[in-house]
Amino acid sequence: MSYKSKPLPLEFCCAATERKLFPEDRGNEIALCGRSNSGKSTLINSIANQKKLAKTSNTPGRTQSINFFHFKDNRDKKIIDLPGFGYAKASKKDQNLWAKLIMSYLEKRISLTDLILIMDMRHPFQQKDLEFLSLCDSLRLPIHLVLTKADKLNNKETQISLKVVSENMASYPSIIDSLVFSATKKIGLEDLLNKIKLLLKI
Ligand SMILES: Nc1nc2c(ncn2[C@@H]2O[C@H](COP(=O)(O)OP(=O)(O)O)[C@@H](O)[C@H]2O)c(=O)[nH]1
Ligand SMILES: [Mg+2]
Repeated sequence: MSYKSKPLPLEFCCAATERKLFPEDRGNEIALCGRSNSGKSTLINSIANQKKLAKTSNTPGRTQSINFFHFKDNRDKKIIDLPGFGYAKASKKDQNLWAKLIMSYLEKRISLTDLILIMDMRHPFQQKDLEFLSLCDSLRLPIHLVLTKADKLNNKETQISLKVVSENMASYPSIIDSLVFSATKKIGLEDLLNKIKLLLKI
């Protein structure tokens, strides 16, 4: 009989559109980042085994706030859903506001120890990902790559994507590991749960 990790008992804590709305900076937290529509909210729902904890959408760019989720039994452990970057239709003004809010969170948040960077496995390391990675350069936060929507690729496409990923990873030493994931088929879910528990010291 194989041991299965339990889903994470997450609940919504708050949505912040400005610094003063962030919850108290204590405990451990990790933040999910990635382009709009990469699958961040879906991934949060998967790890919590809930359908509507984080809103998912077919319309990219919906999540504009920084959304905090904490563990029901330990509110000092948190997972953060950052607004997706690179939504082409967002105005320049909104994109600048996004960048300011996120950078102030990433630079100043003491409880934040690691970033989980989500990429649609069909389109890894797009221009917007590279721009975000260069913004992260000065942060010195370890980045864990999650390649999602793996269910949408056949074997050949998977090999091509993994090659692009490993070539790019060589240029970004802050990306310390990578994991293939699918919310639909639960590929990589077990490994992801274990990784998150390790990072949050649970
Ligand atoms: N097939 C498949 N679709 C996914 C997966 N993860 C997310 N999606 C879909 O991708 C779209 C965007 O997902 P969402 O979680 O809202 O992305 P976010 O903008 O990064 O939060 C939605 O239509 C999801 O149903 C996955 O693992 N497999
Ligand atoms: Mg989202």
